[in-house]
Amino acid sequence: MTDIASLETDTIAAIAAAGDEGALEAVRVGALGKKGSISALLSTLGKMAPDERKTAGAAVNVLKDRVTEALATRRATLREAALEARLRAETVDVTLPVRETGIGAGRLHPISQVMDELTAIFADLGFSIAEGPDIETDNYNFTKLNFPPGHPAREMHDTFFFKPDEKGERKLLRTHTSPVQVRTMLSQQPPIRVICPGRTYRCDSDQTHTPMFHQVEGLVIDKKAHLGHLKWVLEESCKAFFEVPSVKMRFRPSFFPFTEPSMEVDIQCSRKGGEIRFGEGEDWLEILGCGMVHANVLRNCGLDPDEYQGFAWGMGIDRIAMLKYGMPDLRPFFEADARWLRHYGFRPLDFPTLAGGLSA
Ligand code: 2U9
Repeated sequence: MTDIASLETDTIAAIAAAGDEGALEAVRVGALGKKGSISALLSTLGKMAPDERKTAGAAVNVLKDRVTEALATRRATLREAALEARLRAETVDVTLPVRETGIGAGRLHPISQVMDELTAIFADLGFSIAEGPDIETDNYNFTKLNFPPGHPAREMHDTFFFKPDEKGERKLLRTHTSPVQVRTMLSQQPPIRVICPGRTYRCDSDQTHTPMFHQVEGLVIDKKAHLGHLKWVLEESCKAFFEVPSVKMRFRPSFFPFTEPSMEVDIQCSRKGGEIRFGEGEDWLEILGCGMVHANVLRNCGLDPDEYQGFAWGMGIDRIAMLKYGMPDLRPFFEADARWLRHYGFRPLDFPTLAGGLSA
């Protein structure tokens, strides 16, 4: 009996000392397993005299029941403690902002954003978007646009020319998006209302020029499209683009081979404290060129200037992106620096709309 009492004391102490479920299982096997101490006691009962077996059997069974119960209680306590420790370790702060993944984490380049904004603005004014190839013919890039044979823009040092092909034709990288309007006029009947955003190339590289840059040009051809319409389209689109209720514009005479008359356009701005703001102030900033499409260009594109007339304009996207979004330097536009893009880029799913806000 002394054996049984001390075995109980020892086993119950070992159960209490077990620090985890693994240790507790080892105690169980040591006591109740096939070769365990209590199982060994049970196997001695068979060799006892019936009276002795009765008393000893009852005592061993009581021991077995107490040990089984102590094991169950300790197991429940250890499980609860383990669960609590895990819950403490895996605490989630639901007030933290969600980490962005996939498409939400990417950013649109400001040039793409500005192109999307211009698309939204001009689609609302009834314009279509037209695109064309970056590699053009001399004919579409210069000749049809009324550039005379010796014009300086045709020179090697302004234009990227390819080697002449077997027919002697010399292709080039378009120096403006105007060939897209030429292609539009050759393939569509008026009325025409298009804008042509895209990449353009000039052999020029300094602080404010890159060999590849972006332009958007517009063209309207109809029977009575006139300068009044041009001024209205430019005013409405500038107000929408710079997101201001009004903006003064100044038209100065200029010269382009493809328009006559031609004008350069300044918009009203203020430059207080190094910051440029549009639609207010007394300063002027040149932002685009425009004019009535030259009669020679109409003829070159298959239209009779006595029947049709129209207007066109062009501007640099990189420049208006810098102005609108306060980017001081042009060079990072082309450096693919992810930190710059995280700072100046736009969320791809916030597509600009006139109703929802262009850059909101
Ligand atoms: C056709 C007829 C006329 C497009 C025009 C400009 C004036 C102009 C410059 C602005 C800054 C180019 O990026 S820039 O260097 N563009 O000033 N562009 S009118 O006139 C056209 C085009 C196509 C068939």
